[in-house]
Amino acid sequence: MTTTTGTAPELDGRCITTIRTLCIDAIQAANSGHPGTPIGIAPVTYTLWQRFLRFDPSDPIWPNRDRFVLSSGHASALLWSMLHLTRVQAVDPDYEVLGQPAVSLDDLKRFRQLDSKAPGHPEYRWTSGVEATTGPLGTGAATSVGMAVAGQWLASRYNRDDFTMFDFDVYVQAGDGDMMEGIASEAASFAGHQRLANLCWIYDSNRVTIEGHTDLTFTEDVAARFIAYGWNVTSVADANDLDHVARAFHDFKSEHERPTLVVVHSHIGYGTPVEDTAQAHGSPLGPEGVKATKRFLGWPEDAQFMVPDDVYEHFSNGVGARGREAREAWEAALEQYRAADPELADELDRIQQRELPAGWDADIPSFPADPKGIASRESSGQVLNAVAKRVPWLIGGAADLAPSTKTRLTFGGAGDFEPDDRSGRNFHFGIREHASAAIANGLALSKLRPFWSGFLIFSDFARGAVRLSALMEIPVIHVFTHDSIGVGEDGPTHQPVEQIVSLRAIPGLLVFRPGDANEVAETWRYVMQLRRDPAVLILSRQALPTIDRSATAPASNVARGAYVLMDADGGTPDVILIATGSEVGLALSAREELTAEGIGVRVVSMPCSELFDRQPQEYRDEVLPPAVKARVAIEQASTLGWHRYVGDGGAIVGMHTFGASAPLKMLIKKFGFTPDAVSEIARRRIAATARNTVEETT
Ligand SMILES: Cc1ncc(C[n+]2csc(CCOP(=O)(O)OP(=O)(O)O)c2C)c(N)n1
Ligand SMILES: [Mg+2]
Repeated sequence: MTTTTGTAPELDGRCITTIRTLCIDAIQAANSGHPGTPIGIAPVTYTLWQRFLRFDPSDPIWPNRDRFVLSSGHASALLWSMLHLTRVQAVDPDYEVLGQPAVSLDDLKRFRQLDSKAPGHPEYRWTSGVEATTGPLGTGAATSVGMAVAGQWLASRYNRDDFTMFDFDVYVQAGDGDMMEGIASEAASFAGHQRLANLCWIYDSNRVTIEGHTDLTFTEDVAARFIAYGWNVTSVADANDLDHVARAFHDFKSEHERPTLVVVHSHIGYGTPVEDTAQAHGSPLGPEGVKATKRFLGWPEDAQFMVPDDVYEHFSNGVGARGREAREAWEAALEQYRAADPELADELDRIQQRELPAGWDADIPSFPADPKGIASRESSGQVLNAVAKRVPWLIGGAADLAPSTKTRLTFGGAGDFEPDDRSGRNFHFGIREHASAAIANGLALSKLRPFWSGFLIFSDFARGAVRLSALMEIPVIHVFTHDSIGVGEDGPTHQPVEQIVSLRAIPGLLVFRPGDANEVAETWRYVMQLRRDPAVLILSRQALPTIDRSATAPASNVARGAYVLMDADGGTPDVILIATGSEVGLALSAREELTAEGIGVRVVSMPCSELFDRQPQEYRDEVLPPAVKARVAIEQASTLGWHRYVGDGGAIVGMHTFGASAPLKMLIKKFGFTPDAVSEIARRRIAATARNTVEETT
């Protein structure tokens, strides 16, 4: 294997200075950005990439590559410089290598400008070679734990005595801010417990953040904390000491039981006039500062974006050659593997393309009509198990709530993912919602199909990572149960009100609230086929009647987001009731009551408003004919957002306050979710729209 250990120190120095000055120049050109950390930590990034990282710039999505996650996303200039200097190739959304650079010198010159491949923070999918979108501190580090888990799980399923298909390592570069954020602590605790020895976090301890020295606010012993988490902890006294840096990585490579934290003592803005101060964090150095720094670094002070010829070549002979060799060896092994075990090889192909196995949905149950019904968390658990049995890489768990959220895989062989058994498909994430979602993101970035679950009320705790799943366009399945005042006695601390609308506010996130067991089944069928969109499933704790589908439209209409579940007798509705989840059954009961009075009632089930919004106008008008102004939306949640479906002539039966602690029957009365209350509002809307008046109700 080609190695570059022992390269001429001056060439190492030239490469490091090139990285530093590219960052300086890009930030100065943009007049915006964060120079301090890229300058301070560049020797560490350089050493990692050039001497250790198994990453092939000519194929940056090769499945067994080592991952590098820049959790200090504000230091993005560093990543753009590395991607440029190592000549990482661009890959399109269909995973084809394009034959053009991921980040050109021109992109660097247009750092932070519209359409540049070098944006303000690393963005997955936008720039090839970015393993995860980072910027929200702590979150990249937490996401890396999911990648390390994926590495272990893939190794367990696909490695054979003769074949090591997966043995990649996951490296993270993180700063003081990452170490302060709770999500990183949650994830580090999980990683320590799980003994993820393929995980290495590099903590750039420059002791400076935005407001000043960390003495202001962060004086704990981070190393001791990580030792207590069960990590291997090592340190580097001087980021500029390449031998010492390399020794730390050797230390990581020879540790087989624990994840490793490398605490690197560095100087933010090393060699700049603002070294070791908060000014180095987030302001361009200014023309004089740039010159002074280049003089200090022994660089021509007027040179801009200068890359000496031998620098590209050096990277090409280092990380480039090592990565290509490793990738080619892996591909050759895959061909032999394919011959030895075509079925497993086929799985690997499908995983990489985000495709499902043939017959994956063959066991999805269909639920017979049942007025007593079944909780949607319960039917979801059944459907999930039916699907998971046929999709081996559908894996996930709960934030200590599996008995409540029903997401446990219970079939034979599903097992628990543990240090002693990496083949398990059930994860005990512990009471760590934010990390659970970030770990799920890391699993999805590794192309596995993850789900995780918790109570809807605590989706707030996970929101940052849920948002990133949408921003990254990765198909994570977030399962939230106990969806409303339906929770009953636990009271307002556990009764979501504003959570559904706040999830619907996240662009690109598909939020499903299925109305009965068959809608749950169809939701899973739809969601499993998503390759880019993350989805949220919002499920009930209490039983929901299973609708008699012989008298209503089929549940497969879930795929359209909303549909006419049951039309008015005679076909012309006087009023439309629109409902989701547990309120679909309520709408049907109100319909019955009103129909008996000769009122024409259409019930629309709207399990996913985002999907409905994507339908052609024609279909939307069919479901909600513009001429029918009397409309009532019913959802046990904040009313925000419903006006766009009910319009001026409509009313919304929803929650305007927090809930209360009481048996559900009492709450339903108190908050007006009874057939009588809904019918009364419907009657009033019919009368009001007939008079052509607009009156505020509920
Ligand atoms: C969750 C989150 N909160 C706040 C910020 C804003 N922010 C960006 S960088 C930064 C300071 C980070 O300090 P450190 O990690 O030490 O980076 P350094 O100053 O050393 O570059 C803050 C508060 C953020 N990006 N993410
Ligand atoms: Mg810092």
